[in-house]
Amino acid sequence: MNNPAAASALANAASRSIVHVAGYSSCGFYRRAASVVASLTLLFPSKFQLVEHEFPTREAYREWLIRNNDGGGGFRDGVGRRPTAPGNLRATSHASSPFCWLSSPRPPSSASGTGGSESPESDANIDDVVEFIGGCDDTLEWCRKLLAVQEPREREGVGVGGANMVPDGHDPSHGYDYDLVVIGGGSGGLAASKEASKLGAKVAVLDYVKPSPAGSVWGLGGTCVNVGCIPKKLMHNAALLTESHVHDVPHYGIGVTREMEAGWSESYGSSEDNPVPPHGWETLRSNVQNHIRGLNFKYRVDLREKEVTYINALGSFLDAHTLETVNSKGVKSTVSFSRCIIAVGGRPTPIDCPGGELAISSDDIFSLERDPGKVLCVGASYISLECAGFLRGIGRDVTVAVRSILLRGFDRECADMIGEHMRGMGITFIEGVVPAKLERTEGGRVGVTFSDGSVDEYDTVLGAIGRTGDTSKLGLINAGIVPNPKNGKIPAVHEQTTTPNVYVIGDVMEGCPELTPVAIHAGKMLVRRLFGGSDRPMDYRNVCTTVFTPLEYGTVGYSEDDAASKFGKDNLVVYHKYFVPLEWSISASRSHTQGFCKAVVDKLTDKVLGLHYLGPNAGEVMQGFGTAMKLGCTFDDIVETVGIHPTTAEEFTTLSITKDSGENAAAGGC
Ligand code: FAD
Ligand code: NA7
Repeated sequence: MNNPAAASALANAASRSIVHVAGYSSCGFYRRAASVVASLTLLFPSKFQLVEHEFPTREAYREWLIRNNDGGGGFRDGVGRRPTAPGNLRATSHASSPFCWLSSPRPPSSASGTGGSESPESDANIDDVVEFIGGCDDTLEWCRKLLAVQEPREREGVGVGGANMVPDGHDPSHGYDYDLVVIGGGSGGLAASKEASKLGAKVAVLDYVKPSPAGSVWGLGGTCVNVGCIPKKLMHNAALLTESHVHDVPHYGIGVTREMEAGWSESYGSSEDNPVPPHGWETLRSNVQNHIRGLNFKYRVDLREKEVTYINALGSFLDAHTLETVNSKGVKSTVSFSRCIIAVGGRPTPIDCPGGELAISSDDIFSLERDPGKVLCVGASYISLECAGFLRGIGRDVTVAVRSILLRGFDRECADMIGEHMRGMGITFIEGVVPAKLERTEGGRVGVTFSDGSVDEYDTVLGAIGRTGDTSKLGLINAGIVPNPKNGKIPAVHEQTTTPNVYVIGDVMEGCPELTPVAIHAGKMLVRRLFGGSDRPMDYRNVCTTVFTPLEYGTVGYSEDDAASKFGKDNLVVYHKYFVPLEWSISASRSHTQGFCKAVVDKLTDKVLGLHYLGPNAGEVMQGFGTAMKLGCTFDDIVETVGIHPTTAEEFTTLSITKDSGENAAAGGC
């Protein structure tokens, strides 16, 4: 879809459940049901939409509902035949006014507001019906349930209230194959399926890996374990070990003989004296891949032990309760379910320029069977910079093509310090360019022409320009679900899609932070609501995370800029501090590098809005602060916490210098 306004309207429409109320003009019950649903749409305009079907007379209404023009069954019989919800059969005996049902979303032109249909029949499409609600009393009861006050489980002002979900028609005595089918055996899908089985549900999980355009495939476990967090962190560790070897090891006396000590000079241990050691890509690659294969096996065993049926096949919707599955041999089958969770994740967005197919992606780099050599990383966010960082760390020649800024969405000051550090390591940044053309050179390399006309050759071009929801072949429309056409992601409220019995978690959910623990947590919370009687929603706020660039960056909450736009710069106090981690402090050649921490605080309430840390072990440092932020900590809580000495995490507990003061923010001794 090329029209952004239409795309956005469609995405908005897609995120709302459409409630249809049909009846005749003089019927008081019809009026009452319509007005209650109208109030619901006023209260929750982003969740519900009302479409009224008002017939002029009782006769005209019954003609439509009970008999159609050619004498066959009316609309109610069509609804009764819809397998989308077990309760639909009730519709066939419903003869009074109103007749109410839920439908899947349609383009804005055909379902744009309350009423407004050209004829009462025009918006009543049998193929869109998801669930029969009933008559006036049933509809009022349905609304009442939605509005029922949920007991708050979280501390006031800290957590979120109960999750109001649309009834999805699940009936334990349904006749489907499974209570729950999960599509996607990645971080979110595996967690959700195992949790559901633990809660007594009959569960199957489908997982199938479509080869990347460069031909890479992998086993069970999804992105994180195969082509994401796990291989990335191991390769990042290879870079850290190399860095330590170059910068720190000689200063700790490791490998220094008596003879060398006799000739010791101030400059000994600089990178000239101790260059990056040779690095064997194949050793690293094969050890990482072996580790991953071990994990793939463990996941399969785990599913068996937890009594989750594993189906190694690609799934696509035939309707809202049935999937078609196709295995690697092309054998087709079907599986039916009362509820479904979509957890298909995303795939790297391909580089869209002539020759773009010559680039590989994060789906390929960790299993690349040749040395990556001289690498161009396209994109300047999380994945591109992490890959650029570890490749440079293990001694490869690396260039990053930056379209605009580094690490969009993260704290600007920290992003700039990361860039500076990476430049200091010898990574070349080409600013303000995108590749305009890629072509194979005679020598077998990839020739790149950039948008500014400059050219260069690389052994490997790695595209990391974002990820697209893996929904193009999922047949979502057959289940009444419309993904966002821009990124393939599925809109949802409390992980419930517009088709009430179909849920979505993880990277493929619109607006979900693309992080493994988020997918896992959301999956478990959802399943506890579906099968465990919980009403606790997933809290997507204040998720802490770490960017594993060579200078690691841990963060939770608002960036300084985002906090300023939201709360006003004058309402913030920003505390900051530069420090040299103790472990780096005796390494002369690390003198160009320092750690940094910053707290963005609400001036009025003293509440911490954001914490940012640059330095070693950023993930380990930030995890506990994530809990503090979840509990709504104040700056006073942090500085009143007794630190652990000597650590870098304790630097937060000793913050005292505000940015506004202009004082030197470099740390002193202990
Ligand atoms: P996925 O893990 O992507 O799983 C989806 C699964 O569904 C896949 O196995 C897929 O093959 C399968 N599938 C798709 N369609 C179908 C279908 N139709 N039928 C059957 N199966 C299907 N996150 C962090 O928290 N920390 C990190 O350090 C980190 N580093 C990352 C580094 C890289 C290079 C990348 C790419 C990602 C990284 N992430 C990181 C993000 C993390 O990997 C994802 O957020 C997480 O894997 C999402 O989990 P998911 O369950 O939503 O989807
Ligand atoms: P992001 O965070 O979506 O970043 C994409 C990067 O690629 C960003 O720097 C973009 O620049 C750049 N980009 C986007 N489109 C293009 C084109 N067409 N050409 C060149 N550069 C482009 O994606 P990531 O892959 O880094 O990470 C995705 C998530 O996976 C991440 O959140 C992790 O949690 C795991 P821009 O700033 O838009 O100019």
